[in-house]
Amino acid sequence: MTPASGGKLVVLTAPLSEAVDAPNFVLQMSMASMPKWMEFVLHLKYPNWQQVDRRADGSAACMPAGLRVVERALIREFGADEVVACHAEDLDRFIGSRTRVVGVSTHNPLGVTFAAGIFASVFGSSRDPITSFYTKQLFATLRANPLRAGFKVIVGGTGGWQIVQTGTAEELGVDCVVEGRGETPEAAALFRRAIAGEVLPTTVSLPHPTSREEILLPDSRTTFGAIEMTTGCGRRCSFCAPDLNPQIDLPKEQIMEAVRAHVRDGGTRVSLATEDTFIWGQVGTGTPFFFPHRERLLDLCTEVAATPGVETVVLTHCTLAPFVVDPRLIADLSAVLLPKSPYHLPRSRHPQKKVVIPLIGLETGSVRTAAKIMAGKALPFAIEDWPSVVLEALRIANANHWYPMLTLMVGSPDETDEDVRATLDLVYEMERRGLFGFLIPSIFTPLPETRMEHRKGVTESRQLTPLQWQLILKCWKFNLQPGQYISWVPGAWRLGALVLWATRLRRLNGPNSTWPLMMFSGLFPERLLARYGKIYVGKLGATKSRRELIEGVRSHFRRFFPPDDDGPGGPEAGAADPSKVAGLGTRMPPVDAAIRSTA
Ligand code: B12
Ligand code: SF4
Repeated sequence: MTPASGGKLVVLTAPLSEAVDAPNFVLQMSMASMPKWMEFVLHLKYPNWQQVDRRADGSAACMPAGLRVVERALIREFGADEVVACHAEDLDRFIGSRTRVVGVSTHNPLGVTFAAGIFASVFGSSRDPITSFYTKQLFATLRANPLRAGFKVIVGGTGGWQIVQTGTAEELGVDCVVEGRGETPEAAALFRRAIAGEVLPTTVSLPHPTSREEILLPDSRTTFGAIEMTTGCGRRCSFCAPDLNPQIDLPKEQIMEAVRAHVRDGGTRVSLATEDTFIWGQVGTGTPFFFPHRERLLDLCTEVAATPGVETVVLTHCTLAPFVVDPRLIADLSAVLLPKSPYHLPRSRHPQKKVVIPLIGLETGSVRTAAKIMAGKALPFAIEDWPSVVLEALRIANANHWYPMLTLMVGSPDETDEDVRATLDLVYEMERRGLFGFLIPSIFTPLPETRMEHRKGVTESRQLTPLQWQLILKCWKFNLQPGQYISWVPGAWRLGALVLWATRLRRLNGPNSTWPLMMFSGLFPERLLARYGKIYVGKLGATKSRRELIEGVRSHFRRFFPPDDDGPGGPEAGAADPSKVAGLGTRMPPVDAAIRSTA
C-alpha cells in the first residue's frame, strides 16, 4: 500500500539484521556468521529479536549510526519533512509518488567480510549467512515496489564494497554504491542528482572529512548507541580498511551531545565506536598516539557513564600494546566501565562477575607474518616482541576483568605451516598461563583499497590445511573452556560438532578437518592426538616480561611512558625512570618511520 500523501522525497533504511537493537552485540555478530538454516538457534535465545521500536509517525526509533548521520546531513540539506529513516518492513508506508531516492545503509550486506564467512562456510554455506538473507529480502521489497521506476536506490556504509565485488548490484536492483562518508557535500550533491532523476554512476567514492569540524555525529537514537569517538587508526596494518581514513578524535562536547540525544530518544546503551579507544585524546598532541592520554580518556568515559539515563557503556575496538604501556589506565578505566558493563562471565573475579569485552586484532602469533603485514601493531614495542606483548597485555587485561574478543586471521597470503604453528604456540601458551580472551578466527579477506587488496589467501574452507583447521578449532575449544558458561554448554557444542562432522562437514570440508574436529570434540586427549602426529601441541619459547619489553623500547619513545605504572598487572614491572632512559627533547620520529624501523 503506497501512502496517500505521496510519501517522503528521501527514504532511508537498513536491513533488519543490522538495524535491530538487540540486547547485545552477539545477535548481530552471529547473524553475520551463521547460515540461514541455523537461525532457529537465535530465535530460541532471543525470541523477540525481530521486534523493533517505532516513533509515533512510524519512522524508526533506532537505526545504525551511519544511517543516522546520513539522515542528519540530508535533513540539513532538504529539510526534516522530506527525509525519513524507517525500518525495512515499513518501506511501503513512506515510499510514495514523491519519493526520488531510497538510501540503504549496509555494514555487511552479503556476509562476505572477514570473521564472518568462516563460520557460515564451516557450517555449510559461505554465501548465505543470516544477514545476507535479510539484506536480500530488503532489496527484493524495493524491487517489487510498484513505484520503483520513480526512485533511485543508493547503497552506502562500510559493507557497500561487498555488492561491488560480488557484482550483484544489478541483481539486487541497486543504482549506485557509495563508498565513503555520507555527511560530505559530495554526498549531498549525489542525492540532488538522484532527486533530479539523473542517471547515477554505478559506484561513487566520497571523500573522508579531514577535520573534526566536518564530521557529524548522530542527533538521535542509534543501534547499540553507537557514537563515533575516532576515525582512522594510525598503526598502518596493510590489510586494514578503517586505517585508510584520517586519524581524527572527535571533541568531547560533540560526543556528549550525541550521548544526550540518544538518551533523550529512549536509548540506554552507549557504544563508543572507534578503531582504537586508546588513541582518543592523543591525536595531534605531539605525544605519539600509541601512548594513551590517561586523564582525557578517563574523563570522557566517566562523563559518558555518568550521563543520566545511560545504563550501559561498551568500548568497541582497541589495541593490545596500550595495556602494556599503561596498566594504571586500564585499572582506572575498569573502575568506571565495569559497573556499566552489560557483560558477565562466570570466570570473572569481579564481585558481580562483570567484564569488559572490547574487540581486538591479535591476528597472528607469527613474528614473520606480523612484521610483514602489521609492523605497527605492537608500537611502541618492537614487532619482534609481538607474542610477549600479547601475553603481557592479556595478563594486565585479565587482572582488571577485561576479557577481549581477539580476532585471528587464518589463511593470509603466503601463510606457511610454520606461521600457523607460531600462532598455535601462542594460543597454547595463553592456555598454559590461564589467560583468557575469546579467540575469533577468520579467513583472510582482502579489503578494497588496502595494500592487500589484490593479495589472495585461502578462499574456501576446503583449502584449509590440517594446521589451519586445528588453529580454528583450537580457538573454539579454547573459548568453550569449562567455567565460561553453564556446565552443559561446552559438552553440547562438542557433541554437536561430532554429529555435524558425521552428517555434513566430512563431505563439505574434506579430510583436513577430521582430526582437528576430533580434538575439538574432546573424544581423544590432545596429548594422545599429538603423540600420533594428528595435531600439533604448541610450545612457545622464552618471552619477555613487561619490564623487559619496556627496556627494549627505542630510546626516543621511552620518555612517553607514564611514571606511575603501578596499577594491577603493573607492579612487578615498572617503567624505567623516563629522565634516565631518554634524553628529553628527543625528536619523535614519524609513525611510518617508526613502523619501518621496527619491521
Ligand atoms: C559499532 C560496530 C558494530 C556493531 C553495531 C553495528 C550496527 N549495525 O550498528 C556490531 C558489534 C553489531 C558490529 C557487527 C559487525 N561488524 Co562492525 N563495526 C562497528 C564499528 C565499530 C562502528 C560502526 C559505526 O557505527 N561507525 C560510525 C558511522 C557514522 O560510520 P559508518 O557506519 O561508516 O557510516 C558512514 C559511511 O559509511 C556512510 N554511510 C553509511 N550508511 C550510508 C548509507 C548511504 C545511503 C550513504 C550514501 C552513506 C552511508 O556515511 C556514514 C557517515 O559518514 C565499525 C568500525 C568503525 N569505526 O566504523 C565496525 C565495522 C564496520 N564492523 C565490521 C565488521 C567486519 C562487522 C561484523 C561482520 C563482525 C562479525 N564478524 O561479526 C559484524 C556484522 C554485523 C551484521 N549485522 O552483519 C568492519 C567492516 C569491515 C568491512 N569494511 O567490511 C568494521 C569497519 C570494523 C573493522 N575494523 O573491521 N559492528
Ligand atoms: S591496529 Fe587495527 S584498526 Fe589499527 S591499522 Fe591495525 S587492524 Fe587497523
